[in-house]
Amino acid sequence: MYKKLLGLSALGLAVASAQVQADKIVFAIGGTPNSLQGQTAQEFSDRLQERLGDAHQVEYYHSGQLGDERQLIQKLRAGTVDLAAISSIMSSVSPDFALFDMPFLVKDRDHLKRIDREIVMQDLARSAEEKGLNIVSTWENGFRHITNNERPIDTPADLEGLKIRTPQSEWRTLMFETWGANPTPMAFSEVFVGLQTGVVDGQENPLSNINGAKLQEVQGYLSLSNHVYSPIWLTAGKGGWAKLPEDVRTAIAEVAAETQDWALTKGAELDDSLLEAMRGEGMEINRVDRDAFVEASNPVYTEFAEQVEGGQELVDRAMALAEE
Ligand code: EAX
Repeated sequence: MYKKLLGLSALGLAVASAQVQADKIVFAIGGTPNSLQGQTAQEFSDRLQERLGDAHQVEYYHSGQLGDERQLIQKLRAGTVDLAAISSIMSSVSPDFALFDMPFLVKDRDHLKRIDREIVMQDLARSAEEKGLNIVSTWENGFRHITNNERPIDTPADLEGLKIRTPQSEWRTLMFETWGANPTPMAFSEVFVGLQTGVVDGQENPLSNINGAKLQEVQGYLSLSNHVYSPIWLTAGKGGWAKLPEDVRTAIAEVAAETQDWALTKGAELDDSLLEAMRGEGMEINRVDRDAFVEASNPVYTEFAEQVEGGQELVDRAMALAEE
């Protein structure tokens, strides 16, 4: 919560300056410190702290210490958290964010950057604002892959009957249902135990989230699918954002934009290095039959076009940005 801990007027300048206390900026994420999300958040916190100096204190919490992403959204709106990194669950705030739940839509990080500039920061940011949230910047969770304990996933038919944990996003659930799996939404912080105890057979996440939560310790198979690119959005509550001093808002926005470059570069590096690491840790790794998955994904696109106002247009615009 951003507030002056000591009011200047009440106590008088002499006392205040003797016990200057920093204004707090509370920043929280659901991911682990070791994931790309966690490393990015740490990088951002450090840079922001340096930029703001002693007058402000950036208080950073990871691993859902202040709540899972659903709770963080509530806290942003309530003004008890200033900034949070919100991922797949954003489509439950506003359905047009489910653009990122259209399978195989984002080709690579350059494509992503164009989608971010032309669509996220224009259209999606506007709809988030209508729902009381400010998108400050788009960072990276990464390209997602499927892990499980039963078998390598080659085609959607291999998902038949598998309980796959998904984020609490109805669109990701729909995607896995469409492919024949039994999707089970739960918070990320519960996934390790869910896999370990067999409540679920598998899950889907970028390599850095898999590694960050050590899911490879409880999963035998890694099937590289790149089924979606999941961004994370550095998000503020609309009310809270408006209350921040102008210079603080500018600092946050500028540092967040620098951090985006850092995150995308780091994400690409991790895609390579973590794959080797997972192989070294004994995971059986395969590449899915991309064409089979693409073909099985049409109903998800149809549903998006039917359910989301302007959905088809968003998909068309995003696809048109694939090559430039
Ligand atoms: O912190 O819930 C998920 O799987 C998301 O990737 C989340 O951002 C992990």
